[in-house]
Amino acid sequence: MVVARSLDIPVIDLLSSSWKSGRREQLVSKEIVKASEKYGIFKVVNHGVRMDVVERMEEKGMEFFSLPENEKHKAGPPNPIGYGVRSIGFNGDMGDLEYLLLHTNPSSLAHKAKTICKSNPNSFSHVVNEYVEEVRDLACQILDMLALGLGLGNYQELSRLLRDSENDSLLRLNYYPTSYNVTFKDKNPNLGSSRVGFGEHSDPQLLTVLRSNNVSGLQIVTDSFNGETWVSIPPDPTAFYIIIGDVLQAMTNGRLKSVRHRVITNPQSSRLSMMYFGAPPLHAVIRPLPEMVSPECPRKYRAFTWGEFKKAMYSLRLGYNRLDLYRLD
Ligand code: GA4
Repeated sequence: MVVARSLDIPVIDLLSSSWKSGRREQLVSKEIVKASEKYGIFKVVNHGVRMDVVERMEEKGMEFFSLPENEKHKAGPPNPIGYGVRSIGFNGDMGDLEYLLLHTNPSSLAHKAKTICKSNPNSFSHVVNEYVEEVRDLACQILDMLALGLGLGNYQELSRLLRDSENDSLLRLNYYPTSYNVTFKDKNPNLGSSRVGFGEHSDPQLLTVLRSNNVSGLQIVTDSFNGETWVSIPPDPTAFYIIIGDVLQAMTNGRLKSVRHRVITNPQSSRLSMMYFGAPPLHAVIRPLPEMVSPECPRKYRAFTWGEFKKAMYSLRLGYNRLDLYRLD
């Protein structure tokens, strides 16, 4: 596959939509739908998320990753929640990173915080809770606009899944160290002195709200250039990227695309990214919404619960196209 061309990923300006002037909101909703259909990823600016909250979250993350190895390991191994190094999931996937994977449920977080930040677990949980509330609101706003743009009868049909007190959403902090120590054996000729930090995959949930420091690394697969190509997504610490996940692809009967992406390491600078993965409750039934099914566009996926999907995804490799298990055709 050809590596890294550049592409104009759509930029959605949410300031205009907060005027709530019906027509403007309609237009932005349509743009969001178009971006999610064509690329499965878009950038959001004027998002309304407080930057002091973002900065505090990043600081706490960096504080943690700067601890001595033995201290960090007290928050691991990831089962799947917790601190992990290189190993991803349970089936042998490896990446060039360290990470903290957290459940966004405040009581699960408070419990885990005791092993992450012994000196002040309350302050750690407070910062994470604050960040999660902000990015969840942004995720819900995007979902409401998607519902509007798609013409769903109930515009909260999607966001209610993340607002449910039993939602299964996660927060992940990924730290990719620089890749100076690349040996010849490890080198991928297409990647120069970079390495695969997190291998190709789609995100399983409804959507992901991603923010990174100013270090590049995120790439998506696109077929915009006649054949599949890896395209780099430039970092922007002031903005968020929204990535469409498998559950939204299933609920929209394949109309919105859960984009395949990966992260490569940067030879000069370390990358820190923070992802909120918006997921439904375990018992929620996921199926193509009636508005998305028609004689021209027959139903593509059978119904499944999020719990069922999650079990399947943990039994499979990272890059597996897990939605295929639920396809009807
Ligand atoms: C990919 C997206 C999220 O980072 C994640 C990952 C999860 C994990 O690291 O525990 C998975 C991966 C992700 C999909 C397939 C399974 C599960 C690792 C893996 C091999 C937290 C998620 O929800 O799914």
